[in-house]
Amino acid sequence: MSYSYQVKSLEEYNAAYKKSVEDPEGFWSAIAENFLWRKKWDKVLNWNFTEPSIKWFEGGKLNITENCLDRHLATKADQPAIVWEPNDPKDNKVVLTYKELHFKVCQFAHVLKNNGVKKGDRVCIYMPMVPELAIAVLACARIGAIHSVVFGGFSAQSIADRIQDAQCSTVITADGGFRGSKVIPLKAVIDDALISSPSVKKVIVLSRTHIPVSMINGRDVWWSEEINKVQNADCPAEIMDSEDMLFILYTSGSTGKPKGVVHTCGGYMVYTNYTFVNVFQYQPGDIYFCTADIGWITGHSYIVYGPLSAGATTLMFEGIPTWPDAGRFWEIVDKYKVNILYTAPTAIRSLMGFGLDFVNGKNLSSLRVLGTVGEPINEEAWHWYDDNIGKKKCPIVDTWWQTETAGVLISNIAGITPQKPAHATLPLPGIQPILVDEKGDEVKGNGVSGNLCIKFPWPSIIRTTYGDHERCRQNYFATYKNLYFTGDGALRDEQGNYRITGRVDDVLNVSGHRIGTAEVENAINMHTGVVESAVVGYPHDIKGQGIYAFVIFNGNMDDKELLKHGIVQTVAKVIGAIAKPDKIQFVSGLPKTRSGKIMRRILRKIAEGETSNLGDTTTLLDPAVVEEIKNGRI
Ligand code: 7RM
Repeated sequence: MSYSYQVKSLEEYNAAYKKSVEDPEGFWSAIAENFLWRKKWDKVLNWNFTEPSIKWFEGGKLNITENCLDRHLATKADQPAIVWEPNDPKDNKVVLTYKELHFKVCQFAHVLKNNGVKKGDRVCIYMPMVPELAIAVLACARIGAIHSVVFGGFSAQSIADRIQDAQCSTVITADGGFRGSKVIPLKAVIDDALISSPSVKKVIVLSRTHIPVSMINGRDVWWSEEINKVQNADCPAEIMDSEDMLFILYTSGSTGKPKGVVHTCGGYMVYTNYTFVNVFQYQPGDIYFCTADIGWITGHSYIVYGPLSAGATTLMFEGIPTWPDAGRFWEIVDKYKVNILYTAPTAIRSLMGFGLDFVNGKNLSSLRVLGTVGEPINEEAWHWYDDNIGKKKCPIVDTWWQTETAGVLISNIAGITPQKPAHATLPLPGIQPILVDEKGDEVKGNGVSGNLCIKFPWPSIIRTTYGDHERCRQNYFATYKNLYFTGDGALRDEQGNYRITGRVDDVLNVSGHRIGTAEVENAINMHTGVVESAVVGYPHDIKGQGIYAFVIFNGNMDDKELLKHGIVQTVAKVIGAIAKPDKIQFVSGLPKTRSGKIMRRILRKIAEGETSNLGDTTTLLDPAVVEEIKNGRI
């Protein structure tokens, strides 16, 4: 099987792009024809960006798991669908063929049904990177339940917020998870989260680490025992409307708590498949390795749904890049003869720091395509990746996209369209980017910069934020009329290539993880004695951005280090370890305007190490506080 819609040359890319702009409905319906629909759509696209209301393949009926599993059984039953590399390289790998994965998904779908899960119910999944995580996700989709995967690094409080927001009836978790040399007590964290989450009636627990857990009678059941109760694993797929919800995934914004980004069945399937097949130029038989966690959108779209809908072999890795040593990724590439490797700039920068001893001696000759995602890649990291991993023979796709876009929007196409270090380059077919200035006027021509927006919907664009459509409108569609606003700034070079420069709102990107400054501030403010805080990002060699917190504290400050430690622990408890501040500076006041707004611009400059040119400070209520903050900079 090859893919008729895979562009094979620059000319084909240009032709596809042109067609996608001139006749979007014709373009996308031709691609959608390649999938298994129980009923064809009545209308390809119905949209407005004012409400917003966006519907793709309306009236179409399908189940995404029939496209990811059943339809491959005729030709690929014995081909590996998922290859799993455990945390400990001494443990055995697991290979699940399409036939086996199909069986296990259907079997676990019965477990969900037996535990009262019905179409439309929300199911929270909090699991380590084991095959059962992919099985749980697909089993939800099989029966039309809406999954809400929460990354295993989030705290009990963060899980509780997400469970409550989505009113989940069920949680799927594991006793614990292995991460390098550590064991993470997942079930214990869920137990804490459930104290304040009365909507949850059932918890299904996979045994992974065999650490002791408490099982609540009537609520908690073991995965394996429930599987043993399933007599007949046949499980016809629930037939879904194209616009029925497939999943919710929470992501940070500039204000308030994380919002539940909603994606729907038909458009999400078509777009993740199309971009997977095209961007990476996947060829039948390729071994594809995406190092992300399924707790993030990259894992949803490019470990599970994109690759499986394309009948690919997707490699899942349970561990971390630096354990047992910093050669782990390269060892995996060597062991499985990986052809396509997709990872994050932060991982590249971190591994770069360990030196070439961990790369040399590994056979990386199977690699054909490399990719990056999650944050801007600096030229140094790009060249290190190109020279030492790709040996200058592999195209590097710099894929720009977001939780809200569900799939790659701007990227070069491996070996087909030109690459340029640190540039995501050109929009994929179907994507119409536009740069606008502060007033919302289009910035035309090349060699310009602006705020990045998209002016036409693509099949997997965000449909709503769960339970709060107004928030979706406000966040993405209200800033600029009739445009989807990405929150990113970008440059467009003389050739029309885009270079994404980073967020223009109060969202940080720490090691490729999105974190809202407001979220971190709220967490810090929960620490006893904290009066007020302001959080900004600063350039960090490995993480991309580090978290710098300015804190006003009222109380005993004799042991500042102990106090900082306590604040860091509070943030870890409230949000999770990924949001821990890197630097905390105690201040007596914050630079505020007369109307009481914190001037983050000034704090950002100080955190970046810029102390001379702070811009206009005349509107400050108390300019003296700036001097104090400058002098106390860490
Ligand atoms: C896939 C993902 C989205 C934010 C986005 C950007 C940044 C992602 C790139 C990038 C520069 C890239 N989803 N970002 N990819 N910046 N070049 N190739 O990361 O929702 O978690 O984050 O990440 O700021 O808005 S996400």
